[in-house]
Amino acid sequence: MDSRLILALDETDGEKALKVAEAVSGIVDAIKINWPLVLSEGPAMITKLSEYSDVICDFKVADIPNTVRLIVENAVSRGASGVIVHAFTGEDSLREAVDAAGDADIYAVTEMSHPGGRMFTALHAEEMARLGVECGVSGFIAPATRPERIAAIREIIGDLRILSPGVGAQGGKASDAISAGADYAIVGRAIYKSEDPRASAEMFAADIRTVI
Ligand code: BMP
Repeated sequence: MDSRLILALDETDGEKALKVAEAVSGIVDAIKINWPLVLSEGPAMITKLSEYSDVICDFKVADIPNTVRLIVENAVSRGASGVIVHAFTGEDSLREAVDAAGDADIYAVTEMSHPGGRMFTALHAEEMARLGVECGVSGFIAPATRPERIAAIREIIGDLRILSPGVGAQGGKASDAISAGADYAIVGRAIYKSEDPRASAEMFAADIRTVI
């Protein structure tokens, strides 16, 4: 399967979350989970969801190297295939994340997709992308709300992966993000809050197919 679509499962009701995961399995390439679901249902959700799909833990880890290691190791041992970290913490923390992940993937945030992402992250996005390449991350998070910024990050990172949130509820379009150089579009509310999450995921996958 290579739909190039990732579900952001920020549903906080565990039962509903598992239903959505089951409904979209076979359509999405991975499920990204974030604090809302882990805080409401516990970290066992990482392991449960890994039965349906690859699980990326979007913990946006931003800490000193030792704490980064503890978080990344814990997530990976529970079944995460990838962990998202912030890059602004600098080289030592980023290198520690990559080392702690072992065979799992570390994704570094560059420029964030929301309007506030322009205030600080955008000013250092290219530098953070360069640092991520040097530290050996597997890929980057770049905004579907500003496809031209995806293209700028792509110029720097060569063949490394770009995962792009901001599709649907935040106004971005999956096919625009992919055309600009993203490998995967990340979609949350527009899928898990829809009446028919499977149909909605199929719609995003079809949009992506128009440009690949
Ligand atoms: P939604 O499609 O419902 O807007 O969800 C987007 C998901 O991607 C959320 O989990 C959010 O935390 C995450 N995200 C984002 O929206 N912008 C970023 O720059 C980085 C993210 O991880």
